[in-house]
Amino acid sequence: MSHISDEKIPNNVNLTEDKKLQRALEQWQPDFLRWWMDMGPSGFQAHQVYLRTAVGVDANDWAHYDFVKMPDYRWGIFLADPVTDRRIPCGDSVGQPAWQDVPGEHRNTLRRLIVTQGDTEPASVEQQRMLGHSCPSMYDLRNLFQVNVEEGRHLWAMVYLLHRFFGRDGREEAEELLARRSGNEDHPRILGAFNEPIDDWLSFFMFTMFTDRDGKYQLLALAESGFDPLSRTTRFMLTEEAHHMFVGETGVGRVVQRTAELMRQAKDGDVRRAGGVDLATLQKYLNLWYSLSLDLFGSEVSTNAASFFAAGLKGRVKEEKFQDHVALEGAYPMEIPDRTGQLTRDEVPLRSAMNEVLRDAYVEDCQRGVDRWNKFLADAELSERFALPSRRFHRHQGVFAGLFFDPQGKPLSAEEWERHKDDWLPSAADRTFVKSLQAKAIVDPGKMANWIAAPPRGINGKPIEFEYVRAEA
Ligand code: BYC
Ligand code: FE
Ligand code: FE
Repeated sequence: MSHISDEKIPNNVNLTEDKKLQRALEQWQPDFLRWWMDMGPSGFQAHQVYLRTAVGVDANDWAHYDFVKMPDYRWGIFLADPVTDRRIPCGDSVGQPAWQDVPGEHRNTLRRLIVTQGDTEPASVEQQRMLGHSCPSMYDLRNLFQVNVEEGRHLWAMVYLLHRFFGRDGREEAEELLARRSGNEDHPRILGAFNEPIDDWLSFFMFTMFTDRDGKYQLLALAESGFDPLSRTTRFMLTEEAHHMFVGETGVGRVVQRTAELMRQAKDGDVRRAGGVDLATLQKYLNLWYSLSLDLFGSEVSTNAASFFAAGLKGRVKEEKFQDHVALEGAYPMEIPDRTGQLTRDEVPLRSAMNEVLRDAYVEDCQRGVDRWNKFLADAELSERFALPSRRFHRHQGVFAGLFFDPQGKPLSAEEWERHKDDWLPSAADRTFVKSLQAKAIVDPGKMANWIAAPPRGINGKPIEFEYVRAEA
């Protein structure tokens, strides 16, 4: 196992050898904890929770499972092991030694990328803070808290970079990361999806399926950064991220399974009356969180994306799989809308299309998850299927923002959109219904709410009926 310290801030970055940095982070730590107590999971801060804690970066031995009160969670700073003689993987400086320090000319851009990434982590904790009061099982409650503490650790990962490499500006940004608030009109989080409410468990599962998966792709792109500390940090964050997407994909999958079961049982086929979530409502929640997450990739045509790539600050997923790492030649064919939504084919210079290249990989990954949900429907001999809506549907960033399209991608007038939007996105009534299923938290070990199937197995070899969250001190 790589070196883990018993210090106040567990780390594998030799914090004791940089007293100034250590002091700065130890000063930020109580502010983080205050934020966690104010904005972290409501109602369970004194409970013992069966959590995994990152204790190192060895592939087989990086996590430790035990009961811990969330405020005592040991949020640490862990960078993946360095790659010997690592080179800048893409852009104008491809092949040069990777930067171990921030190049002056990229300082502001890098800071902005790190702050944008960092901001999403506490935002998601804020969005999810009330969910413990309506959990469908103790197993799910534990998974929620696991995701929450790890998003907290991801914030630490970005704050480490800010403190270590960006001096006073970095420390100020670190304070701001604790000051913005998800959904607050005056001081919101930076990106759209992170200001949306997540106040029911279906939203939580869709968010961890689709929005955490955006996280995966953004982190994969940053793992290709020529700024080596950012690459190493994000590579280790990806290890934790896999579980968040597992929670989302299997969470929705279990709802689908239960719905299929209720459809077969209910004589009149009325799933809602049988206390389940009907397939149409599931599709609407999918449409919402998928489209909000597509926005997180930025515009289809982006000079920002081109300059991130040119500078070697952000690459493509597994850059080594591409032949040409400079991307000055070649074009990406795209359908670009005019002001009425009519599409014309255009050739976008490859560098300017990097957001779209990343989005392509993401869409494919989402489709694989949806296919697995559809397999549950097929297994239950149901003919309905889920589908990802068109990338043009319900967009607020990029070339389709401000225009209206149906889930198949057909242009609509504003009036048509208004008339149909409740058919495609959760309506106020749908949300009220979903919440009504979750009015009461289910906390008897092993028991599941009526609207969701039990998972096939528990956490870390423990049984499903294990008491994952305990009230005693
Ligand atoms: N909301 O060229 P454009 C995660 C702004 S999730 C609001 O289209 P660009 C997680 C943009 O800033 C991963 N504003 O896009 C998941 C720009 O502003 P300026 C998060 C937006 O610059 C679950 C303008 O619009 N990580 O980790 O390529 C739980 C036009 O810019 C949005 C990252 O995002 C939006 N959705 O930006 C916990 C990685 N989209 O310059 C965690 C870091 C764009 O005109 N960020 N804008 O003032 C980036 O790589 C990029 O900044 C973006 C795309 C992906 C945001
Ligand atoms: Fe994260
Ligand atoms: Fe995550």
